[in-house]
Amino acid sequence: MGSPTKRALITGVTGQDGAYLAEFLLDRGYEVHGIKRRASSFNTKRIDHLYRDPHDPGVRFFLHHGDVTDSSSLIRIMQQVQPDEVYNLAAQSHVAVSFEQPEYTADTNALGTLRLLEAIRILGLQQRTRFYQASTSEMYGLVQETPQRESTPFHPRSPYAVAKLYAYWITVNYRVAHGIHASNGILFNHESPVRGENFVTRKITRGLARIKLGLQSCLYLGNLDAKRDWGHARDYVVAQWLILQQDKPDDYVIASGHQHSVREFVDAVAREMEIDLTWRGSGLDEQGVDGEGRVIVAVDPRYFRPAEVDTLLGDASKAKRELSWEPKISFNELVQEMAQTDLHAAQRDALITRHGYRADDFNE
Ligand code: NDP
Ligand code: GDR
Repeated sequence: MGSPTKRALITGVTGQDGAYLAEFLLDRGYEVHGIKRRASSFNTKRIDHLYRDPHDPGVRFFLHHGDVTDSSSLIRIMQQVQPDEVYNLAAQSHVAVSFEQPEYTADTNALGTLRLLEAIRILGLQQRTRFYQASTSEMYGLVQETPQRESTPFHPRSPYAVAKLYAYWITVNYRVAHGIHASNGILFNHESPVRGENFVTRKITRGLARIKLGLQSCLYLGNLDAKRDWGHARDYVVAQWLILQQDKPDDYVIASGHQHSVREFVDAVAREMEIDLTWRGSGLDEQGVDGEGRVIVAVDPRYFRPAEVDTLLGDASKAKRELSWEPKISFNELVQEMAQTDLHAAQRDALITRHGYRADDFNE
């Protein structure tokens, strides 16, 4: 007889990582349960390709309505699913938005984690259920050492990062105090073609693609000098899974070990899309112009943050040593995949527009 099917529960299954992780676990034979929020319009675009009618035989992917700000829904779903593994990916994940909605961000990102851990405890699942917390390089904030590793002191710079720091420590605390197999992945930025449109990489690939196809004239960005360690989400969900396969729970930095500025990301995308882009001016007056001297990239202070994280660079040598994890997709491959996907989408939108329709009519 084969080993029994493992059951995973993913919060944030409709997000970028949730979609890649669900697909990865289904490919490994898991039964996958995801928690999605009720919304007034469809929010399952990233996972629609995984969904099957629950009446079909052999279905292994199930969605449940719930919210990490709502304990009763979490306890109900956890009791029903009895998961072997819980991946807590749900979050208000936009750093700039967290300055505008600090309380909601804390409720979701900090207390949401506590509610899930408490659900495991209340239901007596400590021995059965392993817990993964989506921790973040944003916790390093004002960096105290470079590159950042597991021992680097934290110095969060946003309500998002402060809330995530609570989640990090409550995960460690439930491991120590209650014996739960609970681990943190401290993940550095990871992107993909399904990255939210208002994170900087996707904003750039989408914006430049639309400029190239004549659908938009200028891309407005904030701090072009910010430096990030960017990887591909497809690689990073493998690390999330590996962390829960270890005999002992622990905390791991997951990063590419390479760093680029936002300006360099713009340059790489322009090269990939064969857009002739040169920079002129500096500071607020800095502009990216095309071969005909038209301004196609400009700085808008609206996108500056009240406190910025200037530079992040991770050292994932512990993950390499203990998990045998290494990223497979390079920065250039990431840029290429994102750029080509958004070029394709812009070509489709341009075609639709040329024929007198609104592209939005076809986007859902
Ligand atoms: P996304 O923003 O793409 O996805 C977030 C998910 O959380 C969505 O499914 C969203 O639902 C859901 N969600 C938000 N609020 C709630 C709530 N109150 N209750 C239930 N679900 C909720 O993020 P990513 O996939 O990029 O990131 C996954 C996790 O990893 C997040 O916790 C993020 O903070 C963290 N992280 C991400 C990194 C990255 O570079 N991507 C790096 C380090 C950490 P909906 O679709 O309805 O909005
Ligand atoms: P980040 O990602 O804040 O690192 O958080 P984001 O892509 O939003 O910003 C990266 C850097 O780019 C600068 N920037 C801009 N950012 C956005 N969003 N829009 C702009 O127009 C713009 N111009 C410049 C930012 O100031 C910043 O320095 C992401 C999220 O996924 C978090 O959930 C996760 O925890 C961290 O990565 C690791």
